[in-house]
Amino acid sequence: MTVADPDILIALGANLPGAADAAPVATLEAALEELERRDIDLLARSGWWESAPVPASDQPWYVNGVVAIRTALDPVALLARLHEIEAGFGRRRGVRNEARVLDLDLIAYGAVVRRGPEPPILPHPRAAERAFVLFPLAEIRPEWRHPETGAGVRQLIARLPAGQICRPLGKPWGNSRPIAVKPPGNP
Ligand code: PH2
Ligand code: MG
Ligand code: MG
Repeated sequence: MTVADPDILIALGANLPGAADAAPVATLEAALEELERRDIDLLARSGWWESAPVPASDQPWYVNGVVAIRTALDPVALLARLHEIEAGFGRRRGVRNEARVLDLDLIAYGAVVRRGPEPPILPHPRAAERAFVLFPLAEIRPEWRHPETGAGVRQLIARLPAGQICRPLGKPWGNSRPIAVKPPGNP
């Protein structure tokens, strides 16, 4: 990548307690330290956000965030590294969208577009529809554009489907930040 290329972005999520009953935020903070120990340099990190499960279910709410990183690992090696780190935190891969101790998703690798069939698909195929990715991303990289469509992160937020709830962790409803995205029932 050249200096002008946009950063590599990783989305983090957790909605189950980790080892020794660690709260999701503690797992996520520990995961950031582990990334740095495993050849992944943090350039910027968002705050933590709490978000209702997508699709809606009776799972616990998630804690989510996004980091911009730099690494010498190529996309395939980086994804493998993220999966190793998830496993180290007790993540067992099962059914899609099931509750998890730790989820580390590769959202974008600079401007790389990769369609598969083998992973990673880049940019992440569902990132543009997820408030819990776009809100933290807009905090750290408001100028980010989707490498395939050119849509800006704020544009993507404006286009989000109804019904997703995502708000800064630990802050009460009603503060000045965007906290709810088109709650169900609103036009
Ligand atoms: N991750 C999923 C599925 N649904 N919902 C929220 N709110 N946050 C997540 O991180 C999340 C999800 C699959 O990885
Ligand atoms: Mg995920
Ligand atoms: Mg994942």
